[in-house]
Amino acid sequence: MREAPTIVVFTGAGISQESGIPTFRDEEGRGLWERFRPEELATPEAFAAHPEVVWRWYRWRFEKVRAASPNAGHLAIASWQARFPTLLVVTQNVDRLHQRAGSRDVVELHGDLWTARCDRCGREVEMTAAIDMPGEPPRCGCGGRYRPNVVWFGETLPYAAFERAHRAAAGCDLLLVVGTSARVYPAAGLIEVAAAAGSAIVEVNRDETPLSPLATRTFRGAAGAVLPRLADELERWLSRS
Ligand code: BV8
Ligand code: ZN
Repeated sequence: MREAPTIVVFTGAGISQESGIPTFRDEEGRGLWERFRPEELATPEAFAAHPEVVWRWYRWRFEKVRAASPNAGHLAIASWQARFPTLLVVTQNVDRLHQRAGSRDVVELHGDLWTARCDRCGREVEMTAAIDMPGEPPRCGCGGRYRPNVVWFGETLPYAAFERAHRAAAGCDLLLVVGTSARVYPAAGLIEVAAAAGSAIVEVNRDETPLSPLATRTFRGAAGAVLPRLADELERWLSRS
């Protein structure tokens, strides 16, 4: 990172795990997907077929997100943005913990769970308001249903966000990949884009992932422990130079 002026940090649910938010594929089998299969709930079809079940699942997740605080991993990344002004955070997470840790200009590839939108007229409301409205899901004045502002399977990613993340991955010196199983595309493809462009890839993950072989360096462990240590190490290096 000392030599790498342009750094992209790409994160997944693993970085929020130590904040108490369940990941999608928890090894203890407590992951969201173990109990709720993705095709059951995180799709437009599921919302059309069982809107109340999908709404309740997201409301349950939102309560966890709302109660969570950023952990040492989020804070370490936020501290780097002060040191490396061009550092860009690209996340698959919808919890906004990066922003709450102080990271600015975060690229959210899969939307966010803090706002809901009407599936008919697109009107947006804060999730904090939507969960207190009558109805599961609550109705918009136009008669449409409110849904979480996240990207579901089968839905395209917000174009501007993905385009920006793709350009950054293709042009960075270092891609730091934290807490993602690297299974969901096109987001996971950003790792391959960076590798193909000759970027250094550093992986921070408790486990091996299908894209671990692309990593120049792997730190096998919890993000909340590894990232602050990396930050200290880097500080020592930079202050010595
Ligand atoms: C699309 C928001 C175009 C919603 C999410 C067949 C083959 C290839 C692709 C496909 C296919 N069939 C369908 C597709 C496309 C599909 C896809 O990739 N499916 C996968 C399952 C194969 N993709 C899509 O549909 C995307 N859209 O392609 O549009 C299109 C348009 C129309 C028609 C066709 C195509 C949209 C995908 C977005 C879905 N939305 N999230 C919500 O939150 O509910 S995905 C969700 O899961 C996340 O956002 C993330 O992207 C993904 C994976 O989760 P992770 O973040 O990686 O978390 P996970 O639990 O999996 O892993 C955690 C990792 O951290 C683990 O490695 C763990 O070991 C580690 N860890 C745990 N604790 C810690 C830790 N590491 C460090 N420290 C810790 N403490
Ligand atoms: Zn509406």
